[in-house]
Amino acid sequence: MEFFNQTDLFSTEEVRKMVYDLPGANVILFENFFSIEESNKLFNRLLESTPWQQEQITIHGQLVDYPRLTAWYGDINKDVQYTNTKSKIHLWNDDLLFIKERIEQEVDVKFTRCLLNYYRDGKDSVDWHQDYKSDQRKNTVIASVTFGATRPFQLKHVSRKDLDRVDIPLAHASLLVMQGATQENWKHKIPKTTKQIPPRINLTFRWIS
Ligand SMILES: O=C(O)CCC(=O)C(=O)O
Repeated sequence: MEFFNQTDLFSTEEVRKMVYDLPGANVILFENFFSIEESNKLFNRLLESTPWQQEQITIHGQLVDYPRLTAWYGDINKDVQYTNTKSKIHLWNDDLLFIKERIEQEVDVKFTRCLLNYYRDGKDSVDWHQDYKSDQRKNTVIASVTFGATRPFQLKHVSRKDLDRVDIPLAHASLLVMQGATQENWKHKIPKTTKQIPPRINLTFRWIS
């Protein structure tokens, strides 16, 4: 799938860094972190090669599908059960190592895990949540890469009602870095939309021992 044609390349190819000034958070967006050509190729390859899984959770005694498909990768091969569904952490492949190493040139962390989320259309989403376990959220890092459709990434403070919600559009080829106490103080979400939109793949690189 081509998200941009050649004429768009001239206007979109420059890396643009934006720092979000949020209390108790450290959030930086890099637009065009990857080239459009790389991003088109990676989108297609990840879509085809990833062993996408339909995870489920129990709500009021009923098994319910997550509104997205997922896959875990990392530097160990093992079975995990984060939800009702047994899943596997697959060993890094060449495309993921390429993406991880590019991010590690910008962010001084050796990432150990990556969660891939596949949002098939506007009905797919992820609800308000914080990443990492509650006792680990004071100092964490998440590097979030987007290929495909632009979706708004919403952030809201966990307790301060005086602070407005922040919407960050995550576009094709972008990298969002959340560091420090961001996960402790802010929740995030990708809302559903009724608009007809193309699919999106998001990768969140994490450090988990
Ligand atoms: O798709 C996104 O941009 C966010 C994904 C996310 O929140 C997560 O994987 O925890």
